[in-house]
Amino acid sequence: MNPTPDQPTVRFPRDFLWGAATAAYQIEGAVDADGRTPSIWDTFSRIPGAVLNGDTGDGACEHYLRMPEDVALIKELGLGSYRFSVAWPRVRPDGGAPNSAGLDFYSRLVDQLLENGITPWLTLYHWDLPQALEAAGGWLARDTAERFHDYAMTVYGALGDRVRHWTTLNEPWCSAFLGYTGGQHAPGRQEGVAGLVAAHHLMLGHGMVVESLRSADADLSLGITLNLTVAEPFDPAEPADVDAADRVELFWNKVFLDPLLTGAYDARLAARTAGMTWQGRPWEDCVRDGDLAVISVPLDVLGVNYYHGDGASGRIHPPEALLGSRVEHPSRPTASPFPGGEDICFPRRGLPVTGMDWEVQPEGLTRLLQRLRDDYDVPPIYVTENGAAYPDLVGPDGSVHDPERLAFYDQHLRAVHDAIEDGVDVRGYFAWSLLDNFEWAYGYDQRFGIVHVDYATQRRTPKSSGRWFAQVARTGSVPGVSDDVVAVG
Ligand code: PNW
Repeated sequence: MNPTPDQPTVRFPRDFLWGAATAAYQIEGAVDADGRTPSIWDTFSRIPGAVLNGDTGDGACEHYLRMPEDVALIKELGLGSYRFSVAWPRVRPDGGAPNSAGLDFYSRLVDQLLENGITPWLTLYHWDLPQALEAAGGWLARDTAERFHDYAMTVYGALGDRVRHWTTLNEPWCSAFLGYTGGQHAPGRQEGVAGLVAAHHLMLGHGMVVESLRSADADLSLGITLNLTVAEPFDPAEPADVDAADRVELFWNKVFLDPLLTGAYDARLAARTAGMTWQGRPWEDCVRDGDLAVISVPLDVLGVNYYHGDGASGRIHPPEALLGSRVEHPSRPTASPFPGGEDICFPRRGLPVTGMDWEVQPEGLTRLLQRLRDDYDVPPIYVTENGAAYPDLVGPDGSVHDPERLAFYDQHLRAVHDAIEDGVDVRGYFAWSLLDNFEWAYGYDQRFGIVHVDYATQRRTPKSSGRWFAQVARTGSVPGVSDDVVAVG
């Protein structure tokens, strides 16, 4: 894939925020350091077949040890902001008492960022629930929302004087539905409609944290990051495909957007899950009076993560016609992440795919941003993740070339620009990811970084996409193709 020919240079608004993102378990390593206890990902990654090649986050990018070097890298790339997550099991090991040694790491990180003129963009939960809390029921237990609130306030107590941008949850869809319905992610449970119970408790925790942070400091910028999709029927003339796309939209987007931005669940959610139970009861039994008022507390930011298009079908297709790995697990039996959705599949539509077998559909991002504006009263949007896994070409001189990733960024940034031109209030963009890292169920097999990591030596090398992205961040514009050659060459 080459950058689309004959594209003009496009300029972003002057105060547009440019950054790169990571997550604690994916980069930190040092899983036993300074009092950290296991998270559900430490446990899950040890289940045979759960993670490709048996990889774990034990070493990862050794960011816990190399943090100053990594901040220097962000500075060298000229990025205005760095989106990272705090590890709950470092800060409150086993979900118990606060641990100052764990908090110190993030305090030093924040200081280092600020000293280098980089705005910290902090995520409280990027999937690393303390294992002890999973043993007590995990996100299926309402109490976990309370524990999350207490943990969040501990982090606020240590960093609230210096961090302005707070994100409660990263992609609760993955935590809830890959974690408790499909089993592709930790804790690996496959309990049908339980995913909706987990989703509700995650969102309850989100709302509780927003309420408390808001009353602690009215000037904070508070948000949540969702991974949203633009599901289309694979064949719009096939009723089964139209129905599958409708369920994907419902169980992926609306299940979070509606309670968050309208204060109510779509009644179709209960209708679509009629007769399904978890522990003998319908999932809606977990919703108590007042919960939706908490969940829909006003936000300053909606974070949107976008990776791929989705053409859904509800019909049988030969396995080779299906996209391999979008929500499939590489090597362990798993279930559909959509409650009752065992018939939902994603056939190939002839679009290019990345190393994850995810369809490249940049205009889907434009449409998604437009739909958020049209369908909801949305706060300002930041694209908090976008990026792609492709193999890197390492040259004899050690330089790393990734023309496909560069083209992916070029196309998706143009798609964001189209949405802004159309009047959507998008204020920033974070590349996923700063570094190659532990890609969850795919271990170290898939590389998403704009900076290459040689795991044998931990050497970091900015890729050609990283150098290109740095130029975009510095100039606030995506260069026309002829300029690209000059900038990257
Ligand atoms: C997101 N799916 O994860 C996460 O926020 C990142 O931590 C991750 O590295 C990145 O996207 C790339 O995968 C997802 O199966 C993982 O649909 C899996 C899915 C979606 C998002």
